[in-house]
Amino acid sequence: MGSMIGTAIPFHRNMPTGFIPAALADQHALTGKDGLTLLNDRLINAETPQLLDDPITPTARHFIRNNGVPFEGTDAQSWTLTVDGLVNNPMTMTIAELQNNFENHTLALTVECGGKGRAAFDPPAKGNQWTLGAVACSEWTGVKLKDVLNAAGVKDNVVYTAHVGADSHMSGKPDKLPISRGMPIEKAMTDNILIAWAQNGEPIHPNNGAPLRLVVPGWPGSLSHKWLQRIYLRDVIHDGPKMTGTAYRVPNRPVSPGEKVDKKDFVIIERMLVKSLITSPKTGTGTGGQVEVRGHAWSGDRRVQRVDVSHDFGVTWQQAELDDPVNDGAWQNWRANVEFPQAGYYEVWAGATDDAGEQQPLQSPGIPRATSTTPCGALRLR
Ligand SMILES: Nc1nc2c(c(=O)[nH]1)N[C@H]1C(S)=C(S)[C@@H](COP(=O)(O)O)O[C@H]1N2
Ligand SMILES: [Mo]
Repeated sequence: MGSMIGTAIPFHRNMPTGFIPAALADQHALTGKDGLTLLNDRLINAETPQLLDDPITPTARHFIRNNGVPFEGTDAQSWTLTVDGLVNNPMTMTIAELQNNFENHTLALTVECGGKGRAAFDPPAKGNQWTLGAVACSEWTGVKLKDVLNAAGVKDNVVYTAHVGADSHMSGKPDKLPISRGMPIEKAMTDNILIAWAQNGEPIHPNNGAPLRLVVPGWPGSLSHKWLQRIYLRDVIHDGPKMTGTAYRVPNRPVSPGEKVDKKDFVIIERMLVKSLITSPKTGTGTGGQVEVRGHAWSGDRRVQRVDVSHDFGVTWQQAELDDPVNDGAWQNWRANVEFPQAGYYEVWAGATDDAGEQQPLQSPGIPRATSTTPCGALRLR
């Protein structure tokens, strides 16, 4: 590694197994990625800045969110997935067996990190300062989780899944998992969750979980377990790393920004809320006149019913043309022709409403309106 960095690493013995020095992380992990912004180069967390215009996100633009040291080496031939715990027939299968024994499906599925947009919080929140780029909708090929669980035979007393992957904890301790999350069995049995071996028709990108991962749309991205090795079923709510305390949890009631909330008043995040994103034109570009503004919208487990766009600071709103999702669990693309009367500074705001009537808020509580560019996916045009 020293030779790759170009100098000696005096304390190289202290580096945990699999640890990638920050100086190398960038080039190493982001091979095959296009223009991602690195937020944290120790664990490799990188988001997609204003490059999400494609209806289906190319692998090169799919963000990366790692809670531990990523698994190295794909080894798709010998990889196995074990399904056990409270099942009638515990199973261990190779990827080829998954492919041959279950119906294969290709679905476009939205993966959104629970921390997306956090950079706009005031007071600041701990963790990676994600702006708007920790979301993607790639096409995934795999088998349905529910088909595999049905084959394993879910026992009557099961309430929750638990997921285990091959990445390692930052401490280097082999028996410590960086993350192990799970979901209610009812959610696990829904129709659009995949155990996937391909992303956009090719093997999964190493940092997106090759050779096998879960893809769970609509709920926090942390359920989409990468480098997936084991799913076990439990008769209690799973309590693995990042399931407890405040990890991937929110207060059980609206609170004011920065308010101290008792740990016991936190609940596990389930469906992600309604959102839209403006993906074209990019901030700071545009010529005035008629401009097609476009983007995506999604609402965990629901359909988005309408997207409205404003270019006059919310005084008037124009309804955008909105596509159906290509399949359940995919984001919906939208576009609107907006007339900019003259050259100058504009902010374009978009707001989505889902089929349950839930509206994307115009601003997050506590964020002053003038800087509230995040919740509405606002865009500045010059
Ligand atoms: N094994 C494993 N799976 C994981 C993670 C992880 O750190 N380890 N991060 C999760 C989180 S928090 C998110 S948002 C998604 C991100 O998927 P991506 O890195 O492919 O974009 O992966 C999830 N799956
Ligand atoms: Mo995440």
